[in-house]
Amino acid sequence: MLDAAWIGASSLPSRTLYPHQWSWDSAFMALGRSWYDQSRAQQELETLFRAQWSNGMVPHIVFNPSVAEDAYFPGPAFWQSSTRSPNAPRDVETSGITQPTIHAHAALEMHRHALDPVASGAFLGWLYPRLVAQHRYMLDARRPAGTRLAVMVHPWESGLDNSPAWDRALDDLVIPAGGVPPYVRRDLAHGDPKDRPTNEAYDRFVYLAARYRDSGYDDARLVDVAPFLIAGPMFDGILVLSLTALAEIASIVGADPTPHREDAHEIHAAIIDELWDGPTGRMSALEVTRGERSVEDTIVSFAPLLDPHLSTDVVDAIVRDLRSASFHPDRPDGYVVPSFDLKGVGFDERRYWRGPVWINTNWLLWWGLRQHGQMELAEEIAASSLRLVARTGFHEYFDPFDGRGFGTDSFGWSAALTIDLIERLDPGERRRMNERLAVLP
Ligand code: 2M8
Repeated sequence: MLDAAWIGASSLPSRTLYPHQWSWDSAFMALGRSWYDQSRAQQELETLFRAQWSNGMVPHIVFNPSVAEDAYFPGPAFWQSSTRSPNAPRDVETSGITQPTIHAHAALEMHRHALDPVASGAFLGWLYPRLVAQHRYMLDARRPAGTRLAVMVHPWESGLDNSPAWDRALDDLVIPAGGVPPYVRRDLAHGDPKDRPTNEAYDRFVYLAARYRDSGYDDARLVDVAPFLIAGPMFDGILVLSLTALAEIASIVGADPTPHREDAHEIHAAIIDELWDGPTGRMSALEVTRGERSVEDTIVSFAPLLDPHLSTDVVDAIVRDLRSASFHPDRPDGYVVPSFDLKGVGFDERRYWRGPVWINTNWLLWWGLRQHGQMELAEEIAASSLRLVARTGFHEYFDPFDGRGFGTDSFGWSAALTIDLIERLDPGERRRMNERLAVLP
């Protein structure tokens, strides 16, 4: 499947629904592919970082010039990167927003199992200054005055675009007349409307993107031009993970790891101070302009498990929530981890990020749990992921109750992260996993 998704220098998340290169998809796909094709895995990241902006931003989409404009919305004619921003590359069109910084972690892990360590070391040497620029962008441009955490300017930047975690901020938007330029949704040509965001949600997405674009993607004016400024437990949790990986990469390439460790520590401390709510024992997203925390319990609240320095108390509280009936379907053959509280108002087992299980969020939580020694729960998540793809295929997302697949099929990161997960199982886990898979209905 990954080979079929390869288009010469990068991969497509899906040939139909997502016909360009996406930032965090590329990191996940490179990591999975690296177990059998180091060279293409490196090339995937290289292509992405060749489209990096001069201010360090890694765009969330790199457009394929041979794909027609009407194959995906919003395409290059909407973002107009090369003419709207002095920072955007001139030789390739990209979107004007970013996505979670999982790349340093992926690159470090790829290096750890590289069959050709010399080529891998040379690649890390090439990538390191680009990763440094990416993280400087997050820490400088994305921490407007008074903000200790990196903020997103758009739900698409979270990667969990339609999550109820952003509902409050989106509901409060006041969209002026004419604020939403005319547009045609292209996703509905390939996806069932029941699985995709509503038209109302799309209007808000388009409004926010157009407003930021019309400012010339000017981060110096973020507070004025971006009415959606959110620090998220997953966005910032991944930032701690990637800064920690960056410190290790620095040591490998002969640079100084100390500044990256200090940055990781700063974001770690800010997550605890600003996103952690002791009384409820939960992490929540923070709308930074109004200082309001989201009250919806979504899968993003578990992602600080990716922070290696999280205290045992906080890890235990997160694990309690993950084990609760809110995130465990009440039937023995159900699947974890739903993307939204099963009892939450508006939970929807098939709609994009509002309930279904996704392989990438499962993989992130599995990684975080293992890092904190929570092996039993990690194994349950791994088993759910493998049962899902074994039973129904590499769909984009899955029903937590009966495992039905939704969204696009032949979805890149579902395949790639399955490879990574299987490769990392120890012999005991492998045996137990095979036993569970042998009794699949
Ligand atoms: C989804 O997002 C795109 C917009 O970026 C879309 O719905 O059109 C998200 O699931 C995102 O996390 C993912 O990177 C992208 C491509 O798989 O699709």
